[in-house]
Amino acid sequence: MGKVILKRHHQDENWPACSTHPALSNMPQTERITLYANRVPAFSHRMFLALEEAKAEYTLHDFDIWYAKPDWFDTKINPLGKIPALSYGGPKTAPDQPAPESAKLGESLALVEFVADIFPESGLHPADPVVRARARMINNYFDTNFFPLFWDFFFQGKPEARVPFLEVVETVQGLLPETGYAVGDWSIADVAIAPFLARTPMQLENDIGKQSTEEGNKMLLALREPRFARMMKYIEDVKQWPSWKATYNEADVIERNKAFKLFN
Ligand SMILES: N[C@@H](CCC(=O)N[C@@H](CS)C(=O)NCC(=O)O)C(=O)O
Repeated sequence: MGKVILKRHHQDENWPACSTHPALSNMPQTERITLYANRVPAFSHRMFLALEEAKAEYTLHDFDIWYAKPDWFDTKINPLGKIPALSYGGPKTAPDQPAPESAKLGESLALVEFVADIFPESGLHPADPVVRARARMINNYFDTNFFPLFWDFFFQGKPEARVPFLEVVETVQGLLPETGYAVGDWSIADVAIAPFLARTPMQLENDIGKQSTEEGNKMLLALREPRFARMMKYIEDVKQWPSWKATYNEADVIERNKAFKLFN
């Protein structure tokens, strides 16, 4: 991460070919989509997954929000100052000169729902309202409870976060069905939670984050206990899902995370 790069998302040779394949898809492309995101963090990964699942055509503006945030980003794209963000509609422009008439949207859970809404054929929204509500319940719980502990443990290196972090992983595990994805079939819930859950053992195995090696090892050993067998199986299953394979290059994420200043 470091410099601002502007490219079509499928032109990144470090990553599996993503699907900008309207010709291969029956799904209509709606308005022009520009995604502001980065390949490494989990919040951005939600958008790569959702757009891949929708077989959407989009332009990616990939940059490091912490150390190379363009000065126009907050004013022109996302007043909340965070990625992922998305502009939708309007004529074709360079990503740093978004059309005034395009909608500017942020907050990954809202964006995932937006993609599910504009690409209903993606199947990201469960058809059954009860299942859909359950997916949203999982997502709300996850961002409110899981993410703060993920942050405290990996980004703040707080040793006292380990036990509550494990407890929240266990609670999320308890929300999963016995087999399959978060609500059975792949949905907005997997798009939201899998990027964080899969990064958890990956970061521990590779000593990525501000946690001490000792705390990291304790956390990893705990996750390998039978208590977390269902969660680990979920993560294994996620890695087999096509849109995951198309949007995640673990070797590259490890390498870029190791160089990531926030973790060093
Ligand atoms: N709640 C936001 C969180 C997004 C977020 O924290 N993004 C990080 C990158 S992973 C960011 O932009 N951080 C920059 C900052 O906080 O200044 C979402 O769901 O989109």
